[in-house]
Amino acid sequence: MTAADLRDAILRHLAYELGTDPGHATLHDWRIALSLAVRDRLVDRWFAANSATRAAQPKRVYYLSMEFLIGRLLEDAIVNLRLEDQARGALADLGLELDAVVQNEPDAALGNGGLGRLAACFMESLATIGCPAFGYGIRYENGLFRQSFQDGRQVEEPEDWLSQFHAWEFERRDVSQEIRFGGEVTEKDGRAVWTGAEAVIAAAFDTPIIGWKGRWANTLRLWSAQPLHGFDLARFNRGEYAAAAEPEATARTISRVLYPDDTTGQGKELRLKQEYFFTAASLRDILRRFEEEGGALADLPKKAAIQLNDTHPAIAGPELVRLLHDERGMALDEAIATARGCLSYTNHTLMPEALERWSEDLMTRLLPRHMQLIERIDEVHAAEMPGRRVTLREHGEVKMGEIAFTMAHKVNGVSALHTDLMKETVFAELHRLHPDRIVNETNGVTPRRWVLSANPRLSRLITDVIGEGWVDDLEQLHQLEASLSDPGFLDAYAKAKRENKEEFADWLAAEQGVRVDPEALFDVQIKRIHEYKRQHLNILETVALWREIKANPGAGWVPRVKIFAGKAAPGYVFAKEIIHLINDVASVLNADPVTSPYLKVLFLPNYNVSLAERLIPAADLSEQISTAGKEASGTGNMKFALNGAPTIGTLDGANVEIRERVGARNFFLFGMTAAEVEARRAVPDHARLAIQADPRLGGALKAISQGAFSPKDRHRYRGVVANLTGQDYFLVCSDFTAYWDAQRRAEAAYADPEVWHRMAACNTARSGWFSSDRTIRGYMGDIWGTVPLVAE
Ligand code: F55
Repeated sequence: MTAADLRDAILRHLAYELGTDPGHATLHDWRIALSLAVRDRLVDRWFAANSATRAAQPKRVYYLSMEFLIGRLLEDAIVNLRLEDQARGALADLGLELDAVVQNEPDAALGNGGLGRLAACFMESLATIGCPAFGYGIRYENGLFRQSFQDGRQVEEPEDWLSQFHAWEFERRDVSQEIRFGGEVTEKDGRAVWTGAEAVIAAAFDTPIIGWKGRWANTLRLWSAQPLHGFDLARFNRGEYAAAAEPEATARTISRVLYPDDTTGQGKELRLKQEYFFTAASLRDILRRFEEEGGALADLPKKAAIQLNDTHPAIAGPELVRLLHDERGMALDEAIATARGCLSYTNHTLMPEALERWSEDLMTRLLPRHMQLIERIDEVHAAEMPGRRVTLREHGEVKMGEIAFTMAHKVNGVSALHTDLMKETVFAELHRLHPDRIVNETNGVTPRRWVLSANPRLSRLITDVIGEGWVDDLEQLHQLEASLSDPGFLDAYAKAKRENKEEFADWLAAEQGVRVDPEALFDVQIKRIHEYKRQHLNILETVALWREIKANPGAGWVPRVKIFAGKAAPGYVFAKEIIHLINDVASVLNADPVTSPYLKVLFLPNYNVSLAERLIPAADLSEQISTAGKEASGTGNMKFALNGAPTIGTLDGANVEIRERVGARNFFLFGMTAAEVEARRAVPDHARLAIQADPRLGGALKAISQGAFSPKDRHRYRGVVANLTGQDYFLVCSDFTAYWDAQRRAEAAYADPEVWHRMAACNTARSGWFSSDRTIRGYMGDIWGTVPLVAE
């Protein structure tokens, strides 16, 4: 396809789909026309992959996830179909700029954070590798809320990504499932029969996901909840207008909105309904496909690998048993074994409050047959495992982690450290009973989005030096190693980073009206706001540094811009106070004429995938400072390392593996290890001791508590300070001094450009292992037993 072909296709779509002409088209119209033109190419590749799959009838992967944080899709499609030059050319002919058109697309924020973004990277890698797969999830009408600040406080507004025409999905009116809730269980001919009282329709919407070079494409199938019987005309005719629309509204509620909580959605009936809704619809779809291909039911595990992304779809265990046993008459033991042969489960957190539990009462009310089956599964498992102490229920609650573990043939953690801790803590007893079940699959990120599209300058340089094979074989970045001592290469590397920083600074000036100096060290912490991630450790160090600079402004400080971004769960009061504090500190520091040339603080609103794509290539230093043992893996850490931002971080999650690969000299390590964290918590008054030992920390806390950043409301941060000087569960105070020292080491390295750029380039050259292609190959070999197919 030439640029002229693409231009003609764009004009055709503009006329015949959008009904407008170039003289009247808005940027939105052009974006849709370009998307449709690109989509035509994509659909051809999608059909080819689908017909290859139909012919080969291979084992397929089914990735069940409550969240797919896919972000924008147009650029992904253009890059993977290698249409970038044509698109630029075609748009230039039409007087438009590709970047502007691409950025007109709303960000599909159907996820909270790492877990949802991982699912999106996995979908792209599955397509790149050519592994036949479906993603299954929910088509939320409203994704994660839009964040803004009012007087420094987080304000949430609904995000409506679907308010504009969405070019990437196809509604499948022929594919839908009826999903029931409640009702009762009766018996007929010795079989349990569940008649749910309330029914909704799960309607399928398919989005093609294209891999690198368009070699393969898979489907992301998202379910939308629709009423079984739409509008109640009889009621309407009686004048009951609101009541007439009610069944419709109730049904649609299920897929209305993503729960904005990234640790726990516990206890909410609607959330349990969402979980069952999409899981049940997906399993029926999987069984329908299997039965159409005509296999014997016992062979289901040879044809379907069903991956549960955390426990959110864990009801898949009991539901699959129900479909096989109740509805198809398979013996219970066999149904359990067959379901287990298909299912596997990924754990993403060890934090007790994040492990899902549902009250037995709620379960019994909504899913009475599943509650019975959970009891039966528990009995069968107990019989298999004499001496077993674990149960699936406790204190009137159902434990979804235990159900997922029991019903899975493999359970995986997401980094080496996390997997080890899983074996020692949450699943210690189950691991003893099933020592081969837990495996590790360290997370990864897709290099197509996170390097090739997000960082074109770096990508061009890499390709100039080693060719373009790295894009789908990221370990080839090791070939850069030979250039690390070549001053010419390091200059070019430094130039790419510098230009990225300038571009970011220009964007910031235009969008936020803030000027930053691209010379300064860009120190970036972007992720959900959570106590364990310790944004407050970062801001405490910022306050301490500000006080030092103020006391001695002529000491040759390295100019630094601290950049924060991230959303707090709307109900997480402490996290919202941290946001408020950072914004308050930013106001005072940025207005300080003495210190602001050296230290600025920015909190960018509404962090999302697109903002990450802009920020990461411009970052110098990557903040990965969680309390050791708390961050299961992290994936932002990998994106920064690949894009040449060394980490300042703890030995937590995948940081450990990043440091092993990039080398200890190229990583600013600080803080306690997971084992030391446990020991430190046992020290009485650990926070107070740490404060006494470091006057910088004491001074910073004092400034905050005396209202230095909230002069009109001096006690605003009383709660935050009390937490830090009191229990300090996440050991902010105890790690402060080590963090301070690591920051000074980072500064000293940054002050020597030769040292710094070599360090940054080392991070790029040695991070190729963190491709999600490698992760997916791990799942294929260790868990799914699937192999790639090739399309015509
Ligand atoms: C969302 C909803 C609920 Cl109810 C619970 C958790 C979440 C969620 O978003 N979790 C999440 O993002 N976990 C993260 O998963 C990443 C991918 O494995 C890890 O890298 C990260 O460490 C972990 O916190």
